[in-house]
Amino acid sequence: MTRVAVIGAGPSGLAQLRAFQSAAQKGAETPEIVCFEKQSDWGGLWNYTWRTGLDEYGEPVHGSMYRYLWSNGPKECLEFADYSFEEHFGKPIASYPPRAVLWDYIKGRVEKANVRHWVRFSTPVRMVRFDDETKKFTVTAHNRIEDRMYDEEFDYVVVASGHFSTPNVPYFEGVKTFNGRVLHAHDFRDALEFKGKDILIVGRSYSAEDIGSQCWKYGAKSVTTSYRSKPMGFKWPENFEERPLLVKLENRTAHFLDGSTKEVDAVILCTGYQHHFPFLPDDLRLKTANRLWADSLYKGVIFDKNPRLFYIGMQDQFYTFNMFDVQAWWARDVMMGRITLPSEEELKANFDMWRAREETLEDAEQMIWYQGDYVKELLAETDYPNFDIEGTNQTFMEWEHHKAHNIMGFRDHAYRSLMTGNISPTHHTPWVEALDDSMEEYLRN
Ligand code: FAD
Ligand code: NA7
Repeated sequence: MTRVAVIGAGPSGLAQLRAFQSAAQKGAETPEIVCFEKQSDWGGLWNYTWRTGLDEYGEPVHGSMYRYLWSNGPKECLEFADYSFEEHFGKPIASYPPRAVLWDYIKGRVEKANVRHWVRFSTPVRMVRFDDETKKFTVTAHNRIEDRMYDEEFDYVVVASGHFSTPNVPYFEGVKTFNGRVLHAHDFRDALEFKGKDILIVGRSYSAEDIGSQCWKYGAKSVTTSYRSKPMGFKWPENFEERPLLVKLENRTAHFLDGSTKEVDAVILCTGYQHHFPFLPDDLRLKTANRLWADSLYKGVIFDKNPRLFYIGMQDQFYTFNMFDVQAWWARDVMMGRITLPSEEELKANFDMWRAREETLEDAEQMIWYQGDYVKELLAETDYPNFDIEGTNQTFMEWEHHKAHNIMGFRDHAYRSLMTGNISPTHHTPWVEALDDSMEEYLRN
């Protein structure tokens, strides 16, 4: 029997499990699936951990999410086409759910699909090797509960281990002399730690924006963000400002490129993440920056040096859950022989076309249409339930406008579900006042 290994049970890996289960449900003969998950539960980053550094087994902690995290985009843009929010919660809910609500939703679909027995929890993959003669992969996994390592053979491997977990930590002059806490966003857990403090954030992307906003919301005395390329440019509140790049730290003083200085209590490096696959040898390892068209992946999914190796969710993301789904459905259909891969030349031409267009993208709007078009291309080739990509793009546009209008208030808006057509209710409490991020509080009518 054909065997497929899926590495990771986050949204991408779970999309792969659901893809195979849905084919089986419709009567198809599907391969045997084994999903290896390093954590003790599924949901990937959405499965919050209080731990930082190493976990109970000495493994690097995967989690980069923090307390009080609310979705940073409308949930209408990530909704599964085969499992709506309304189906899960039994009623329409507001548009920017906190982490616990999204985790519950992710879990609901795979619980319904009854695929938990495919997952081996607390089992990091240590190594994957490919044999050119047998055309089989050998996966070395480590069962941490029994502390036992073993090898198994597979016909296909799907890497769904995420890429927002291994921090990119640049060096800044004088950081050794800084008298406060220096941490990367990966280790940020609770904004209350910074209540009453002057904090410095390095970076200008999602983590900088959201961790900065959160620290402000939970009572930081001031928030200073520092950008390398250009400012975020939102209309920030009074005690929130953007400065050019940090050049050095001296005791508690931060020096910026424009010659200005600021006394700060803590430095949070929101400087992004590395695509890091310590379990893959040179011939199987994806090397790419965080970009919309990742290097080495034909159709954004198949590894160019080995067509039996798939990567899900490796691109930079506007689209998330439903894009991972479309990728997983597409990968499934290649593995099941439902999609015949075009020739290498055609795949390369397709890659070059997407790469060339990626290089022309100038702003978020263009990037959203680009990723939407990519999702559309894969969607047309599978039986994933069709959904309204133009409508999803339009919802992203509204989101962008709401952020530009009021960065601390954009989460108070509500949008129409592209899956059910129903308008979501407005949340009962404005985001800046909503300090309790529990599911019970969010779902309260
Ligand atoms: P992950 O969620 O990272 O899951 C990967 C899984 O692989 C993990 O469970 C991990 O334990 C496992 N794994 C890793 N290595 C191994 C190994 N060697 N062996 C076995 N298992 C392994 N997206 C949104 O849509 N909305 C948001 O609001 C949003 N907020 C975010 C906030 C933060 C702070 C971050 C970091 C990301 C956010 N994202 C958000 C994007 C996020 O990347 C996706 O939502 C999603 O979690 C990606 O799913 P994934 O399965 O690809 O990766
Ligand atoms: P991103 O989106 O990859 O952004 C990384 C940021 O880090 C970006 O603003 C970079 O600046 C900045 N960066 C990287 N290296 C440096 C150095 N050396 N100096 C200064 N600034 C630097 O990562 P995020 O963590 O923000 O977001 C990841 C995911 O988490 C995302 O999907 C969200 O949904 C949540 P640049 O823009 O290139 O000037």
